[in-house]
Amino acid sequence: MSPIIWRIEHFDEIDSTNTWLAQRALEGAPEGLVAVADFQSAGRGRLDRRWESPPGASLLCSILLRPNVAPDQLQLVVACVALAARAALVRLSGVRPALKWPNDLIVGDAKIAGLLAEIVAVDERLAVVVGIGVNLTHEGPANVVSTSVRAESGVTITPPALLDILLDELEARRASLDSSDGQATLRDEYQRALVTLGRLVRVERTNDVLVGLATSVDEFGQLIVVVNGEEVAVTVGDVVHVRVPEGEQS
Ligand code: BT5
Repeated sequence: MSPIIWRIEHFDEIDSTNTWLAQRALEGAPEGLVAVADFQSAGRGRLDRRWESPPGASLLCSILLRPNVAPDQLQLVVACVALAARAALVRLSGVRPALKWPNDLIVGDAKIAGLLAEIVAVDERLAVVVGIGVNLTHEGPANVVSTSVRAESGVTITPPALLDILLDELEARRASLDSSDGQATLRDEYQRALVTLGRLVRVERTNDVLVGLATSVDEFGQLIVVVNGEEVAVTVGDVVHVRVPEGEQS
């Protein structure tokens, strides 16, 4: 794969970088277009939730990728960007967040970053907009268990500095999405970074609630949860870590 040419569009203020970039993707923008904003007036989480951050306190960006994956492998694309963000944070601050399936970076129990991946088009290749918000100097809403890079490390990273290294780390992983060998390597890195594995989890799905032991991630990036001895592949749903089994480190 030839190197990705990143093209960064910066906004002082926007409703949502994901919304803007999805529109550009529909118009045929190439892979590598990135939207970054100092402030979002309508930052989005999943399921119509909000992502909140005061101006300049977070990295708020969205990245357009056109990987050679099937729509049901979207979670692998999320993993690719989440791992890049994690590696970038390690390089710049020493903070090593764990990944929580499906879309959080956490330190202890506190959320430090969240991702929102949206499939915009399914043509020859998927057009996927992956948005990420990383709390740099603001610790997130008061009613949420959340933290920031500065609170965890004392290091103040600026949004452009993190974006630069995040894109560098993403470039190192991006080609993995296009081949089954690469996807397997990515899945290994994902499983090592996922604090969810080995945990008893409660999965709130649209129509039911599952409680079981999260054991692995399958080739689609789905979470495998053992419920009453049966393996269940979880595709959607919010995962709550219930407790750490005896003898396990958190
Ligand atoms: C997410 O959703 O975690 C996805 C967040 C994606 C945000 C980025 S910013 C750039 C791009 N453009 C967008 O419009 N969005 C993306 P979810 O798992 O649904 O979590 C949302 C929940 O996280 C909220 O309901 C709050 O409880 C919590 N939350 C909101 N703001 C937060 C913050 N700054 N830090 C930590 N938690 C927060």
